[in-house]
Amino acid sequence: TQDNCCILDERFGSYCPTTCGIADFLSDYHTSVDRDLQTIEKLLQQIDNSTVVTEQVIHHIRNIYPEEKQVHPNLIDDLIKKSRKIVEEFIRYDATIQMLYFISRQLTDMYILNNNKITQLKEKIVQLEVKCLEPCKDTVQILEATGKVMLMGILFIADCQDIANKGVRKSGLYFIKPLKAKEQFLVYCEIDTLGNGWTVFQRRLDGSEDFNKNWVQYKEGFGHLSPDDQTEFWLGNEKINVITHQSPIPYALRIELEDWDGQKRTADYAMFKVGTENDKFRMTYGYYIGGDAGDAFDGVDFGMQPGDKAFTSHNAMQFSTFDNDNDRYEGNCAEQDGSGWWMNRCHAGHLNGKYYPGGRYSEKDSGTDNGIIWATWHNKWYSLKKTSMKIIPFPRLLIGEGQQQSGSVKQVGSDALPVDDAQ
Ligand SMILES: [Ca+2]
Repeated sequence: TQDNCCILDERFGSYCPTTCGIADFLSDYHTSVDRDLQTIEKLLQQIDNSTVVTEQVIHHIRNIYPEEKQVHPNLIDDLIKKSRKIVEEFIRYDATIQMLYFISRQLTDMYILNNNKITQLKEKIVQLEVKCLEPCKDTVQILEATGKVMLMGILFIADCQDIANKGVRKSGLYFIKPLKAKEQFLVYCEIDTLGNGWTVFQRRLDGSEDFNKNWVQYKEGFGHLSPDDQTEFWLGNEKINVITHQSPIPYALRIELEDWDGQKRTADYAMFKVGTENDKFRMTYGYYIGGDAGDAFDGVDFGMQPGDKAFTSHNAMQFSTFDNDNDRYEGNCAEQDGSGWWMNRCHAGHLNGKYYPGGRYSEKDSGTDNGIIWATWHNKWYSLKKTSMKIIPFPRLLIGEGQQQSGSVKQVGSDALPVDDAQ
């Protein structure tokens, strides 16, 4: 019965399938299935053809667009990061632009200011050009000594004493023409009412002139001469040489010193001479006449080493500058102490030294005793405020002092005088 039979498919018949039934079914089925299969095979063939074409197209597309150009899955994240960066950059640029704007405004202001200044300077230039067209006038008064001496047809004025001897009683700038001088030159003459005419060759008073100069500068002289003697200068070794070497008349040197408390002291030397350049402007003197500043040129025993005094004496020393070392030291005193001077090894008197306002200085600050020193008065760590070095014919000094009756310094024994050389 139908209930006891498993009818798998209606097409097997309404009864339990027999072998014949199944064979019939398969025979019917086979025909239609074959047709279907053929149809399917055709379709598959078509699909296969299409697949080849498609693969070729894909291959072609892949060639055109290599894989790295393909979209990454995390591309969006990257883009977000990038856009954030761009925004940050933008903010930064904005700030920079604002800053640049601020700077440009400042520069504009400056430009306007400078433009005004340039306009003012141009006006000044026009004024100065007008002034320059005016003929030049000497504002410094150079005094004339009357009654010039002619020696064998040549103008001859030995020194400031020569000028004073002509009756001049006014200090100031004068031309002199010592015998061996190639041409006349200007000097500051300090002339007192008694007719003493000092020729000043060194002046320190405010540190306005740098005395750390080379050989040629010390030879030619440097600094400025002024009618009221209110400027610092070194007259020049060559000029000091021709003044002190022109006649058998010896000169006296007076050193005048002032400290930072306003105290003044002097030291005088007899028969002062400065040699020629061939002898490196050697300084010699006969003897120390006297003075309340003491004889620093004779050297000072500093207690540093035996022979201090001899090593720091100055008589008969040649002149040294940083570029022309003629001292008696294995080093270079002039270079070490920043001056030109008659260095030994090195000094006890050092009036061309470095200017120290206030006077006090130390080895720690300077490294060396390079101040303006006169060690028989203040010690070598005290730099003097004012100095001057001036010369006068020695016999005149005696006359002058005698007339002044000044007991301030000199105590010259009459037996010490070189009377044979007197005028
Ligand atoms: Ca040396």
